[in-house]
Parts: sequence; structure tokens; C-alpha cells
Amino acid sequence: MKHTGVLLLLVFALRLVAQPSLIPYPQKLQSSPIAPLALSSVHIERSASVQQEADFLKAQLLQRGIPVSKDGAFPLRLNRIQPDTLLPEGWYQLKSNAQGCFITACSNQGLFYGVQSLLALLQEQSGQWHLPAVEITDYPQFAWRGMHLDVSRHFFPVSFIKQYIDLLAQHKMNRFHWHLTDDQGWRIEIKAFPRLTAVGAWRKGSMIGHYSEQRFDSLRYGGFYTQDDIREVVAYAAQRHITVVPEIEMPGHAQAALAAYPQYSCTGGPFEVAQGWGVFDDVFCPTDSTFAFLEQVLKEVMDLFPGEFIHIGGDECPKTRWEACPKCKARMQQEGLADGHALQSYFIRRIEKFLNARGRQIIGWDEILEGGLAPNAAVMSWRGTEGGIAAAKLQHKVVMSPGTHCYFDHYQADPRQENLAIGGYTTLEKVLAYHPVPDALRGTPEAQWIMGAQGNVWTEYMYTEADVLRMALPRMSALAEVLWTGPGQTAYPEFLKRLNPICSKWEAQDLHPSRSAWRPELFPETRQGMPGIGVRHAEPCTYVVDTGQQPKAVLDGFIPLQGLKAGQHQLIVAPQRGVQATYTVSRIQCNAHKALFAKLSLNHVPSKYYPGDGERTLHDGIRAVLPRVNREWLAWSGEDVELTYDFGQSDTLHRIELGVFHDPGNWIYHPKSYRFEVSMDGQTWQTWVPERSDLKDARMWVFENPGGFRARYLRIRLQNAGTIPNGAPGAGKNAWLFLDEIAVY
Ligand code: TNX
Repeated sequence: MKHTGVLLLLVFALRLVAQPSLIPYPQKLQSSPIAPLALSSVHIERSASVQQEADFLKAQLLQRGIPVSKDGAFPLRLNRIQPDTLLPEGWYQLKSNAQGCFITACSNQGLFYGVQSLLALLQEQSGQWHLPAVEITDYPQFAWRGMHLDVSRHFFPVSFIKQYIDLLAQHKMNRFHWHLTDDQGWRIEIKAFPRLTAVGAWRKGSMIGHYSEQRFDSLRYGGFYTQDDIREVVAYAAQRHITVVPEIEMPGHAQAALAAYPQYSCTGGPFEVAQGWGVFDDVFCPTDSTFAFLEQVLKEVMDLFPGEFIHIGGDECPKTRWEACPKCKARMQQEGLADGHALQSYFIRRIEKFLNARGRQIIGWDEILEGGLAPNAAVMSWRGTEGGIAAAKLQHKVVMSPGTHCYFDHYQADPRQENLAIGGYTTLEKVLAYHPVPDALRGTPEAQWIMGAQGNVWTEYMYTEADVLRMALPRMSALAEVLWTGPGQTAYPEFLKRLNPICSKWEAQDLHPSRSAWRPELFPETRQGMPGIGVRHAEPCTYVVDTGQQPKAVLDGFIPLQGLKAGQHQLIVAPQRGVQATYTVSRIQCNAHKALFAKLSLNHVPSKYYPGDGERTLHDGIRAVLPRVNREWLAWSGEDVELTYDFGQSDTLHRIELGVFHDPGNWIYHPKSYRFEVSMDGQTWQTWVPERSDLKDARMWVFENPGGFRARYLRIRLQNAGTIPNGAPGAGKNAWLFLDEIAVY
């Protein structure tokens, strides 16, 4: 009897001390079997130099309604001990038991991380706060744990920047990369050059919709931070052991600055602050007066930002103006510079010298490697990992931020169910699987040059604070787990379980994280040659095809498309145990048609840049909605395309729907001509002339013979538009021919 009682108590306690929802997860955590400790009131004890962390903790506790007083019942102790060089930076220990909660560290930073863990451990149940009894030993795996935010494309007020910094702090991140200047707006007050913000912070309109649509509104848009604002943010971040890394873009992405001071361009202007996104030709002209201007700007920047690194941009600088500019030519001759890349390298080196002389280091995007890396520069690798690898081999410090895993402006789930984004496809699972040390460096001495990684939040398509939060959360959590806990340490299903209550907390605070990772992921998949829809989800799922159908179980993560009536269907997939909220349902439109099950061969393999899923992409039942997710399209540059279908036996066909695309701004053109041929034996071919054709829809051309025609083989010949005509973007280059689902009925 007695034993049963103890056992029950233990089971009850264990249930309550389910794995704590900590992200990033500590290096070592031991849960004690004793029941969580009820906190009615607490008092804070601290070592001498720990005022700031104690104040922070107190404010956080009061915010949660936990009384803090000198004679509070439960002690929380912040204990700073002698520095130990053997312990990694940020190291701390946390022990909580019936006697109190004891956080020990050799640095205030370590204590701060202990405080963050303590706050994350606190659980509220019907108004009563509990702290589980645990023992934690913890430290980070990477030194640079960063998040970036672009405030140029869209501007966010100081109140939001602080919220963002709070989120970094919760994740034990320690670098906030503040992208303050770009073509679409200069956002930092510079006393010596007031026009930078009076003129450069405001644009006359903004792009609406996706870049490929080239549509604009005509609303004045802008904003900037005063130097007081900046000081406030820097101090706020410092209290949270976060260094703010300001970015002042040069020599490219400078149009807003040049709108204010056109004399620092090659042509003299005039310019307007850019309204559209992209890369612009007018950049800083490397004259002495431009350098004097930039040095003055950087002086004020250094006064505001005490951190070691100043980010000087360096990316996407077209050399068009420089190549046509007498001042640039003179500079190149005088300095013995062979080309535009060498001139860019000269530019960056000169700025580096200026900053180094004042005790600062530069960091720049990986283009600063081109033409020769400045002697002490750190590199942020964004165009994949090559830049990072090259810089590490040259023994330069590196922050990894490759587009593939660290661009949180990319889609995080099926674009059909997401708000508009720039493109790409970077799921939460993919971020969690990221390893900041590229394969090529792993296990080599050069790996030590990789300081860590950073998530980038470019805001072309993030108009509001809610947009930023939805794109940054929870991918930031996955990156924090990688950078602190370590790469490859965490299984995705376990991570999702830990993340769920954290997301609920954010939701309660109106900080809405994306819940896309909780929806079943749907994608075209072929099994044993048969097309279907692959389903990836943490739980068993059911599906219905169209409404009013009986749900069926998804078996083996696959829904076959056989047996569907010809035509368009909506497939809805949901977790079997029930739909808890709308975000757990996924939908996809599929087209059942004859070409789904035909054998398709192509005369040319598609471009390696748009390989799709091989020829299957053209008959997988899924029509690409967006032209920006590479895997949905096949594309050919300059080539004519010939598709041959074998339906296995002769059949009656009467309608062909051709998924095409036209976007001259991106060098993509409709086919110049089309031709259809049919055959019964694959040897002798006859031309098929459709009775009706409809080319009105830019994305789908339709051809029909309502009476039908018989064929076993069908060949479609599409002529590439060829060379892009004069006056159009990319004139003289090959046009792209883009194809997607080709449905045959
Ligand atoms: C490239 S990343 C840029 C940014 C854009 C971003 C959009 C980098 C150094 N330059 O200007 O906002 O792509 O993903």
C-alpha cells in the first residue's frame, strides 16, 4: 500500500517534470524526480558585480506576477565565480531544488544565460508558478549566434527592434546585425550629413506584389532612427549581452545615399530613393571626396556602436558605372588596378585601413573576396558556402549565412499556403539540420575560423512587424539550437514537441510565430513509377479528395493519384487525431489526366538551374503556381524543346493544357511557336492541328479537338524565343523557355 503511494507520487511528479521546453537545449540537463517547486515569492541574491542581471531577472519575474522581495520565501542566487580560462565563454550552471535556484558562472554573460534558462523553465498553472528541479551545465558551441534584420526595405520602430532583441536574448543569441542602409532607404541619422535622412530615408512609392510583376504604389514611405534611438537600442541590447553590428552598405546598394548626395556617384545624378527591389547600377564613386564622406559617416557610426565589427556590405556592386567613368579609370591607373573587381577590392581595403586604425574590424558579404580580400576582413558567406570556405582557408574569420539554410525571407512551407515571399524553400526542419561548418572544412584546422552563423531577415516582402515575426519565428529557434546546443544534436520530432509550448507562449503574447511546420508537408512524389502526393508529418494523417468524401488514412506517407476522375481535384490532408486549428490542415490542387501515367522523354535535359524533379515535373499532377520556387519548373536557355509521350496503348485524346511562363524582366519568354504530332507506332507521325486554341492565359495555353483524336504517341515541339531583342532586359542573351505541368485529357 505504502509502496503504491510512493510510486503514484513518483509517476505524478515525473509527469509534471516532463522534459523542460528549453530552446536551445542545454549541453547537460538532469531532471530531478521531485515535484516542481511552487514559487509564491522569491528573493534574489547576487555577487557584487551582478546588478544588471539581477535587475533584469527581477523585472522579468515581476512581469510574470511573481513577487520579489527581500524576505521572499525562495532564494534565486546569481553567483559569479573566478574566471576559469578552461571553461567556454558563456558557460553557466543552474541547480534548482527545495533550497532554491542557484546559477553560477564566471561571467555576467554566463549568468545572463542562466537567467534565460531559469525564465524558460518557469511554468504557470492556474495562476501558480512552478520551477522544475533540475541540474544544468551549459555553454554554447559557436561564438557568433546572430540574427539580422533589414530595416531599409521596410522600416520598423525602436519598440519592435527591442522586441526582436528580446527574442534573440531568449534564444541566447549574441549578435544583432542591423542592416541600416540600402537603395530603398537610409535609416540612421548622421549629424554631418542631414540629407541622408531628410532625403535618403523617404521614397515616393514601393513595389507591391512580387518583383516579377513590377507593380508600384505611390505612397511616400520611410522613417529613420535618430542617434538617440540608436544609443537606446545599443544599450538595450548590451544589457542582454547582445552586440549590435551595424551595416553601412558600400560601394553598392547606395542609391538612397546618392539621392541625398549625388556628388558621390560617378554620373552626378540626380537620383531618387529606389522604389523597387533589386540591384542598382549607381554606386559610390571611389573618389577622395567619397572616401572623406564615408569616413565621416563611419566616425559617427563608431561613436554609436562600440562593438568590434562594422559591417560594410560589399555585396552586389555592379561595375557598370565605374567602367564608363573617367574618375574611376584615373584611379585604376594610378593604383595599378586591372579591373572593376580590383577597384572594389581597393575600395574595401581603404575603408578597412580607416576602421582598423581606429581599433575596429570590418566584416562584409562574400563579394569582398573578389579582387583580393582586405588583410583583416571577416567574411559573411551568403552565396552558398564557397566564400566562407575560401576565407577560412585564407585564415580569415567567417560567419556562415548561406541562402540555402539561413535566409529567413525564403518560403518556409508550400508557397500555395504561405503569404507572398521572395522565393526559395527553407523549412524549419532544414534549418535544424544545418551545420555551420561546411563539409570541406569539417575536421580540419581551418574549421576554427568559422565563428558561427546568422539568420538573415530581408524585408522586401515583410510589410509589418507580424510579417517579420512569422518569418523569423520559429526558424530562429532552430538556428539557435544548432548554434548553441550544436549541429546534429536534435531530432526534429523532439524539437517540435519542445517548440510547441514555446510557440503557444508567443501566441499568448501576440507574437505570432509561423505554424507552418505543424501542417503536413505535401509534395509531388513518384513511387514505383506512379505519381502521387508525398506527405510528411510528425503524426498519422488522413486525407479527403474534394469535399464530401470519406476520409482515408495516408499510408506510408503517400497518396496515389491513380483512380481519380480526370480533372482538377482538391486534396486535403489533416492529422488523424483531429484538426486542432486551421494551421494543421494542408491543401493541394491536383490534376488527374492521361499524361500522368504516360512515359515522357525530352530531347534536351533542362538547365541545371531549373532541374525540377526531372521530366516528372511536367506530369506530376501539380501545377506550379509561382515561378520562383525552382523545383516546380523545368527551364531551357535558348534551346527548342521536344516532348514525346507514350501512353502505352492507343487512346482518344481531346485536350492539351500547356504550363508556360512569360516574364521578360527575368529573360523568360513564351515559346515562339508550337506544333503537335501524333503517331500510333512511334514511327510514322502526323501533324495534329487543334480545332480550338486559347493562348489568353499567360500561364496556361489550351488546345482542343472536342471530337477527339486517336494516338498512342504524342509529340509536342516548342520553339524557344531565341535571342532576347534589343531594348529588353538581357538583350542579346538567350531567352529562357519555362515549362510546367502539361496536362493531356
Ligand atoms: C541579396 S544577401 C541581397 C539583399 C536582398 C536579398 C534577398 C545580400 C548580401 N544581398 O540585398 O535583400 O538577396 O534575399
